[in-house]
Amino acid sequence: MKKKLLAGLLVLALMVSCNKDKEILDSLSSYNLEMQSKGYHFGDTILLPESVTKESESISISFGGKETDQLIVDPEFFTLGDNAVTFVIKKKNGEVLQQDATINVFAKNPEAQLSYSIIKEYPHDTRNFTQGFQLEGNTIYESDGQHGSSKIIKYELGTTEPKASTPQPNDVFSEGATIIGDKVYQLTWQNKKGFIYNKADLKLISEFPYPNMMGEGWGLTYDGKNLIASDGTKNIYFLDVNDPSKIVRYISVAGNTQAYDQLNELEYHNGYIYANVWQKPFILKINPANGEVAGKLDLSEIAAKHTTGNDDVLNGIAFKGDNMLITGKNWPLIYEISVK
Ligand SMILES: [Ca+2]
Repeated sequence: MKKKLLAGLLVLALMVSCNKDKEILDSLSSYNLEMQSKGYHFGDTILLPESVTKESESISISFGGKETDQLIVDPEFFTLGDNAVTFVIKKKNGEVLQQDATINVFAKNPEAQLSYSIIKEYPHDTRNFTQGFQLEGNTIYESDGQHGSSKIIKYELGTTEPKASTPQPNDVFSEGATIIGDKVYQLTWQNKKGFIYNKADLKLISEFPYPNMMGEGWGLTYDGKNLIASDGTKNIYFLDVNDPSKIVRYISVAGNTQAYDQLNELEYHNGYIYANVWQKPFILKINPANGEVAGKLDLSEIAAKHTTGNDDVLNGIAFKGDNMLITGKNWPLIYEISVK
């Protein structure tokens, strides 16, 4: 009889404890979901609900490789944009509860809404699956993707006939490209390597491996000091020109009320990095110092004329003086626009 009573009490205690755990986890989850849309800024305190804190001996946030028990959005642990974390709650009775969450960190300053006017239109070969796009003088250097038809080409703005063209092997899917001096650097999507060409005739000179941190190759540009690459995440990497397999530093990108990822074609101009966002009809103007989105250029009106599916999307940013040249994958036109 005594044994039965004891067992019954244990079950009851376990049920109470389970209900309590569920309460803690539910309340943590609804708090985090609410904060996911509101977002934090660096320096903010993560004010967990009392129903979570009162039952806890300690609470820490795990980032996979590192962990902190400071519930503060510290740039030592968090990056701009979304952060995948796990809350680890050690209860007063010694039990440990865990829950995954996304913590969004937004830019301090609101982004400017940029406007534009169309100055001129130029032809663009609709066979070109544009992944890298840059102008030097009056010559467009374009990297075109897709397995089986990837290539690097150059042609005069106003024409579509390449003056030089180098195809890639069938297993290569070309991505972003940029000019440094008398060379052209080009990324590949998933081949984990880039190519270096002689700018004059686009003859292949050499290859380079990616840094481990870069999962894929997407966009590429140059700020006069470092190669700047995107890999389809929220990150932009500054690579050593002399050894592009080395990351000098990287930034994560976010706006004032929104996180962004899938950053694609890039162009550095006048102190800012401009980035296409994959399958989105806008271009972000990014502060290279901290990853904050300083401006957003809405090109949905132009994109709507050419985008019919998932592939023929806006992806091509170059500069002609201070005017921007934009195009898209398989678009028939290049637009010269003045941006304000
Ligand atoms: Ca570009």
